[in-house]
Order: sequence, then structure tokens, then C-alpha cells
Amino acid sequence: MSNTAVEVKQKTNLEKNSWWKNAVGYQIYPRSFKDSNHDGIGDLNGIRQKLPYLKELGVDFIWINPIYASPNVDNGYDISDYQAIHEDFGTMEDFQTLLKEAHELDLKIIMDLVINHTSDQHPWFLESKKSLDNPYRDYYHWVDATKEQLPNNWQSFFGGSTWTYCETTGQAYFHVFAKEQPDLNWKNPRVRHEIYQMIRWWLDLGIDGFRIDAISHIQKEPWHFKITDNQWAPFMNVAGIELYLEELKAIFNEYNIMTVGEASGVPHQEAAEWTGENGYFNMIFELEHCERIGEIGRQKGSIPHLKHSLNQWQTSLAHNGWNALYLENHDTPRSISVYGDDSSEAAKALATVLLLLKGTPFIYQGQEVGMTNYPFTSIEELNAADTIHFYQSLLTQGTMSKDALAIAVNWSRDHSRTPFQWENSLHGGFSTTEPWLKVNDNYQTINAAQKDVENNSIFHHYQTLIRLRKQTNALIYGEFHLLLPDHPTIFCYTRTTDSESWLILVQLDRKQTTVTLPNTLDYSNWEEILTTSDTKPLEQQMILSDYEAHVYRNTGI
Ligand code: ISL
Ligand code: CA
Repeated sequence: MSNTAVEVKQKTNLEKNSWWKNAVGYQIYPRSFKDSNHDGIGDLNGIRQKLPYLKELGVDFIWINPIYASPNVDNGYDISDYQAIHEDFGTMEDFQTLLKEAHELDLKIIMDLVINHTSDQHPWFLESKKSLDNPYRDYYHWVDATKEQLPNNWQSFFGGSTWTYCETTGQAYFHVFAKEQPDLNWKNPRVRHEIYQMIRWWLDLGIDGFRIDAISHIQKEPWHFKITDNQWAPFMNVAGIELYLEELKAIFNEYNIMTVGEASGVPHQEAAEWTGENGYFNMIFELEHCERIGEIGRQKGSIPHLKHSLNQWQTSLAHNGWNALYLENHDTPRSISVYGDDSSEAAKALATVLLLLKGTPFIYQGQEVGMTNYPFTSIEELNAADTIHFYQSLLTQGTMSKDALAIAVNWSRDHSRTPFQWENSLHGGFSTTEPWLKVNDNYQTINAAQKDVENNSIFHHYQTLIRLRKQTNALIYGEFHLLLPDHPTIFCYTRTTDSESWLILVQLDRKQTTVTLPNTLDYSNWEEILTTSDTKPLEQQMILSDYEAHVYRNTGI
């Protein structure tokens, strides 16, 4: 066997050992997935009930958002005990049963690792704030201050200062998010040691990996750092962070697990450093492609921005590193509403774009059945801490309450947190009791049970795409190339290996468009594998209408 063939075989074998490269993930926001004990809140035993559903969809692993003890200021991202399960979700025994049953179905489970901050009710912080000389004082960031004079003018992601003053000790503590989420002091080796022990505890329990929360914020600039253009610069991917990421990587590498870091502020130019052969994580979630839409009147995401940003990340990670692919999650509105018109055609078009890109796709709960944004009409219907704070700050600035609500709702995280719509029955089949957040009234027509009555349901389209992807080497490892980069609504790309080429052609709008594909393509030998409309041969001139999607393969290249 020639050297090249040996290298290719070795590389393919190496890649085959990275199970997560051939996998499709499913994100569960446990509070809103399935309630099994009639308290209106999703829980672990509810997830157990739905494991067969996830197996039927064809996903390989589940990422569960935080289920640890928490006062729920940020719905579990404010942890008060890393090794206890929040009573809303069940017990540690319930979790271990869930893990066992998932593994029996060959489904893996990755957990959410929130280590940039704890809850202000965590015992470490309750001790830390007691006195200047408390042994836990430097588990967090405390700086001399007065009520009027805070250490600097940095702003929190959730609005307001990143500093909260404590009268008791005449100092203020630092928090990138809510004041109830004090940032851990990663410079303190005792903090790192406690965190690393906790990580090992969970990995030794047999979980299959972690999604690491807000990890690009754990290093801060010196407090005197002056902000110039980017207000988040003082705590976004700051030099020196690599020391801590290398220590985390050393622990992760002791286990055969998957890690995906939420790495806000890491530019695509650094993607290979964060995820490549010597990367800190197997992959990262970047936040560049899912831009926040907030202004009134701009309720729609930009398809050109989406194409341009995804193309940058596909290109930057073409030869080293790996992408985590997503269009929505628990922090964004629903992609079918941001980029589509809430129709099942739009859902299938977006699914076709997402599932055939290079990287590991993550499907957010409800995306596979076409769940949409919620028509919130009053602030009382909303729950997310940052949305409520944003609304109140708009009112303080004099914005009319109607406009303030419209702006706050535009990008509220609550859109993706409404209870999962299982069937056309009371509360969408999520619970027998009034849920913690309102169920979208469109559950009567948009729900998982539709998969058993509709031939071409959205669920079935996801199932088909997942199956097609997992059985096709070119759709996992093939090189990505964007075609028609400047077209405002057509998303077209190829995936190519040395033996075959695939072409994905999707109209991301409800209108008829005539499109001219590049004359560099040879239009013979293309076979249509999948379409959401009528079968059409691939030609240089194509007429595409409402959210039409086509997938072609060419084995004759
Ligand atoms: O907030 C951001 C941009 O506006 C990001 O830079 C930030 O890193 C991201 O939102 C962090 O999100 C994660 O941590 C938060 C939690 O509220 C989110 O739900 C979680 O996804 C604090 O733990
Ligand atoms: Ca429950």
C-alpha cells in the first residue's frame, strides 16, 4: 500500500476514533422538555420517557443544560452545589438511571459545565463575602470600592455594572452576568483544584463529556484596563486564558469523552488553535453567525450574514479543528422565526442547510418539529433574567412600554424555552399541570405527534438528513465550498472528497428565484438524492421557489 494510502487510512482511522465527528447531538433544556411528576416543570424522568423518541430521531448524544442545585436566577446557570441535582429535576439516582438507560440505547450524555461563576448562594461565596480574611475570600474577585465609586465602568452581559458593592467589607465583587452569579477567581490555584476535582467526579460517574459554559470569560484584563471599542473586551478571550484551558484539556484527555466549549469572542482565525489537533476542546460553539436582532422593525436575521459567517468558520476549520453547528439554542429565539416564516417548508430548508455542513450538528429541542417563537404580549409572560433587565433599562431610558416590550421580546431567550410541544392535548402534552412558562398555542398543529400522521413531517426530514449524513463519508469529512456567496437568499454549497461530490442547494425565502450556478461545475453525472419539492435535474440555470431544497450527489468526478 502506497504511503499516501497508508496516511489516508491512518487519518481516517484516527478520525473514526473521534466518535463525535460522526455524531449528531440534541440539546435538552430540561425545565421545558417533559414533566413526569405533574408539577409543570420538566425533569429527568421526563427525559427518560422520551429516550425512545430521541433514538427514533437518530441522534447520538444529548447535551442537557444545567440540572444542578441552583436558586434559578439564571435557570440553573447559577450553581449552588455542583454535585447535587436540583429537586425540580429529581435526584442523583434519577440521573444515574437516565445515564444507564441512555447508554443501553447507545445514546451518550454530555453535561453543562458552568465554571466561570457560581451562584451567590454557593457555600464558597457565602463564606467569601463574610470578611476580608475569610479563607474563601479570594475564590472570587473582590476590590476596594465605595457605593458610589466602583472599581471600573465595565458592563455586565445582563445589563448594569459588573460590580456589586458589599457594605460589610467595603469592597465590590465582580460578575460578568447577573449579580447573583459571582465570577470565580481562576488565578487562585485552590479554585482550579476544586473545579478539577468536581470535573473528575462527574467524569468518573460515566458521563460522555461536557459543554463548557462561557469558558472564554474566565480570564479578565487588569481592573484598570480601559475599554476602547468592544465593551466586552476586558473579559472576552483575554491573553493568559490558555494556561487554564491547557489544565482543563489535560484532564479531559484522560477520558474518551467529547468536549465543546462555548467560546464567545473567539474569532474564526483562532478556531483551529481552540479545536485543532492540540486544541483545548474537540469543538467550540462560536456566537458570530447567530447575530442578535434587537431593533424594532428588524425582526429577521440576515441570510447573507449567516452564509458569510458560517463560510468563515467552515473555511477556517477546513484542515484542522472541528465545528459545532447550530442555528438555535436556549439563548436564542427560534431559527424558524429568525430566518424563516414559521412554515414547515422553512423548517426543512434550514434543516437541510444545517445538517449537511462540516462539523457536528446540534439540534435544539423542538427545532425538529418546527417550534416557533412565542407571541409574548406582556412582560409578565417572560422569565429570562437578561430580557427582564433589558426591558426595565429601556423603560428607565424613557422608551414607551409597548416599544420596550417589542424590543426586549425580539431577541428574548424565552422564545426557545417554552415547553416542548409533544401532541395536540392539554399543555401540548408537556405536563398535566399549568407549566412554568406558557405553551405556544400553535401546539395544536406544531407538535412531535405530527410525525406519525404526516408523511413529509419536519421530524421525518430531520430523520432522513441525519441518516443520510451518518452513512456518507463525504458529508462528514468532505471539504466544504460555498457557491453563490453573494446571493441574498440562496444557500448553496458543495462537500467533496476524492471520490465523490455533493451539492446542497436551498432557497431560504418564500419567493421564486432564477439562479445561475457557476460555469466551473460539470452539470453531468449529478443524481438527486433528496428534495423538499419536485425532483429537478441539476442545471446551470435553476428556478427555485418557496424554501425549496435539493441535495445532489456526483460520483463521476
Ligand atoms: O452573552 C453573550 C453575548 O451577549 C455571550 O458572550 C456569553 O458568553 C453567553 O451568552 C454565555 O451564555 C452562557 O452563560 C450564561 C447563561 O445565561 C447562558 O444561558 C449560557 O449559554 C451564564 O452562565
Ligand atoms: Ca416535573
